[in-house]
Amino acid sequence: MIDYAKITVTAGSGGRGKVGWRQDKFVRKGGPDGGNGGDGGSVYLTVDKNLNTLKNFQFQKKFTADSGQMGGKNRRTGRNAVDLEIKVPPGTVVKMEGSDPSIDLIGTGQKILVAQGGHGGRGNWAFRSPTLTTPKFADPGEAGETKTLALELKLLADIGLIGLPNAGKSTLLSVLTKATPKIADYPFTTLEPNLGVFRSGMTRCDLVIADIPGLIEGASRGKGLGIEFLRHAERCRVLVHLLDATSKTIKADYQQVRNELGQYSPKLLEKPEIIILNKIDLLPVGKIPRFPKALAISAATHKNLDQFKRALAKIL
Ligand SMILES: Nc1nc2c(ncn2[C@@H]2O[C@H](COP(=O)(O)OP(=O)(O)OP(=O)(O)O)[C@@H](O)[C@H]2O)c(=O)[nH]1
Ligand SMILES: [Mg+2]
Repeated sequence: MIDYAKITVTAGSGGRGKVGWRQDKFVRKGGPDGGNGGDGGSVYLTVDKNLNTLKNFQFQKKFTADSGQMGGKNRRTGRNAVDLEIKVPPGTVVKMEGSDPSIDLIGTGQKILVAQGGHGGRGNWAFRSPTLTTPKFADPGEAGETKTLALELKLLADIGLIGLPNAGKSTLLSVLTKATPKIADYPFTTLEPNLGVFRSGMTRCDLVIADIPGLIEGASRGKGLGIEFLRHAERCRVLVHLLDATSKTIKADYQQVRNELGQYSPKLLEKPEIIILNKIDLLPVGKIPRFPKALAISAATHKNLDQFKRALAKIL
């Protein structure tokens, strides 16, 4: 995963002002008429939720906006250049050279100015005055700003809770952290990831846990909320895969989610994983199904929760 990039952005210069003279067959010595140059394009960073790495910046590291157009005859102002928008994934932290605080780009559509375009130069018409009726000069355009930016993509969370809808992901988040996600007995309750901080007594560190929207078959092709889910999963260090212990098809449930992970990105399958069989309070003790490597818990009654916390501490 490409999560760091250093880029240079240069805004466009303002267009030159024009030195021009009015030409009219009926007017001799028509006087100055050179127009102002247009403004150079500025450079912005915008958040695009369809991105999830900084890999676009692996090869292209220089970005330059267009310059403004030169001023025209007849006092015509040159065209302003179009601004350049550089897309970055949500969770990108931007540090601009020479300015202290870094800026978090989180919300979709969020947009910040990183290099201001230069103003267009004044044409000779703008310089005329009672004492200077025929200025033979004009301003060059102002140069656009150049900035070096360090971009860093923050992890969404240390731990991502994944699984089919209704497996109990939000419930588990609510018992491990102070987060209060919406919990309900129908699928797709969670529409956006919820984050919570888990104070691990064992490792004495704070771990961010993300409860990620449920996943269905076809998610890797964009079904349901799937693509969102997968994108977020990619930005977690460890995945906790929740299975509903009362399901009649646990193996298939597990495989279905793994298939979607793999189809989206094989790297997702290599992430450290903890498998959880949840809702065991609904089953008689002898009827708890076996699943390789899985830890059986109940988010509702907190059964085996300590064991789970230990597993988390260990894996991290
Ligand atoms: N009995 C029992 N019910 C549980 C347990 N964990 C969750 N539930 C219930 O299962 C239902 C779904 O729980 P959620 O936490 O909303 O499930 P989710 O995985 O976040 O679901 P989506 O957001 O739709 O993907 C709710 O009615 C919960 O109360 C558990 O350990 N035992
Ligand atoms: Mg949920």
